[in-house]
Amino acid sequence: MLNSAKPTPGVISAEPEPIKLDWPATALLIIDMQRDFMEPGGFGETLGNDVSQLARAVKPIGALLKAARDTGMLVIHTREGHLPDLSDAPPAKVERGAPSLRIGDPGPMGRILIRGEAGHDIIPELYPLDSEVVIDKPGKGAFYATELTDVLEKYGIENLLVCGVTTEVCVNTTVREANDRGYRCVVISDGCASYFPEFHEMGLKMIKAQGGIFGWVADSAAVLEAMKVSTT
Ligand code: TIU
Repeated sequence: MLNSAKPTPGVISAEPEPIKLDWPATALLIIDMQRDFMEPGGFGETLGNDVSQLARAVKPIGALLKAARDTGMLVIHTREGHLPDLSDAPPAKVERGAPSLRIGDPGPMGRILIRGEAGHDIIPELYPLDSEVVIDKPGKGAFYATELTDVLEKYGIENLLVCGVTTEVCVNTTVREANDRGYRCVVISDGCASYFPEFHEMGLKMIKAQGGIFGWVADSAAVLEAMKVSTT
């Protein structure tokens, strides 16, 4: 109905405009919900950040993860990190800035941002099931130097519900990569977080500006509402 605040069944109330997704062609993409970013003693904190800023995204992502599992939606988790010999870590990334510990240095959760270490693992609240896809990525974007394109093609995915951390870094980079590859991205506003609240706000604005130049933005409640109607 025109001018109605009530969402149309099955349509996500999103900005800059509502969007209806073909659910079997849609995946939930959870970016880098790792201890290294979320907990004290990890990579995020070594960079000087207040990691408590990211906790707010956990519950909304948990609700979406449950809905995806209940409805059989493809779930993809990503983890940023490097091989123990750092052969996939560019010196420009390792050497930059003045962190308290650099990538590869020993920290309280093992070596910082190294695959297989405790800090590199996904937080227990959102831990992947064996049946779910886990993509290990060396960069900010989930497409760069990973098998993500092959996975999406294999499952016939055209749309991505994107959440995770941090909004303006790995989430934005991945959404931009996905947009250039033709995927529709709906970014979950309360399912993303940044160490800098103002970057979170601007990161979401950049996605939905100019008629949705990179994608759509919706909150988890709007997506859950649309999923409930469309998948039952
Ligand atoms: N530092 C920061 O905000 N983010 C990252 O380094 N990686 C991700 O966003 N995952």
